[in-house]
Amino acid sequence: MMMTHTRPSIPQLTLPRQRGYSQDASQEVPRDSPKQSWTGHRSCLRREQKIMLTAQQISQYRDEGYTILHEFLSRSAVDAILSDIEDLTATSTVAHHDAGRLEMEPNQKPEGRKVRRIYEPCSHYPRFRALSESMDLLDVIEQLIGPNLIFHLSKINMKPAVLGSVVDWHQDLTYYPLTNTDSVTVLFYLEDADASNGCLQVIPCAHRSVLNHTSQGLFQGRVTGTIDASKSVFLAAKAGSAILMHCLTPHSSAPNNSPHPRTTLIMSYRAADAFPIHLNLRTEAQEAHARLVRGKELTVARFGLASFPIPHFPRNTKSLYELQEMSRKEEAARV
Ligand SMILES: O=C(O)CCC(=O)C(=O)O
Repeated sequence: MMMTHTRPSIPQLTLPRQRGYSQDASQEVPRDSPKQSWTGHRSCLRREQKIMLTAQQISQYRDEGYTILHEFLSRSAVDAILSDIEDLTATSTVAHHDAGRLEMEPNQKPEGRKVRRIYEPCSHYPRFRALSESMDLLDVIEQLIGPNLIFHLSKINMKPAVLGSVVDWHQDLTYYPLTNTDSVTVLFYLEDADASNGCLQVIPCAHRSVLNHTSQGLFQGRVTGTIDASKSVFLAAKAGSAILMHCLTPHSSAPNNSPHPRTTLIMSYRAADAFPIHLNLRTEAQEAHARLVRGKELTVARFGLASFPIPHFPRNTKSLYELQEMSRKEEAARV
């Protein structure tokens, strides 16, 4: 007799109703506990042993726009996250999937199962939310952008083996302009990543200016101006490593043609005095995920750059991949 194994489905969270930023998730998600150690650096009970970035890491972030925390997550934390991702994607096919929660890789048959992105895991699923609020991670982020922190978005980019999609050069802040640039993207590798399976590439020291992401006045989701890709560096690192990236650091990743998947969990934080400066359907929907995760809510916006381009999205797509792909096609058709 054939046995069918049904995986237990992982619990889901509902988004908090917005009244200011949600501050207390304790009803929904266990905070760090002795059972939930993310980093393996120390027991979460021993709070006196705060993880400190080195002076070199802090100056690399400030001067070059990124730094890497090698193997920040323990192997067991990575395995638990990967197992949740397997559960979340187990029944999805191109023909049947919840398009509100995830996006499939194109170029597959209707029964194809390769997922390209899971939307907002830290809003919907407890383990991801707990990681987004973990003391170890917030301690690190605080050292870069200060004590009052708002978490504001998350995604899982799967880049599956053989058909993982490209991500074109872009600067994150151009998608969601804020009053200042104190916003950090944290990208966790959940598998070992290098140039062969599409690890992240960045252009160091290019985070002080905003590059053109428009064509004919419309936002393209990718750099349309000149970018000196010869200056880019591949950020190869082991599973569990975290890349901390300034919100204006130009970055991209190549398609994954290798037999090895390259899954990343991406979260973004901002200082509590960095407020969204543009309202459209996209930024409004995004703000539903914003919540205070450390310190206090602030009521005075701090302004950084004197001006900032407002993204006029040309299409009603929430997919970075689709936006960039259509933009590439239109550019090719123009030449
Ligand atoms: O997954 C990657 O390689 C980069 C993803 C990225 O930059 C994004 O989703 O904004």
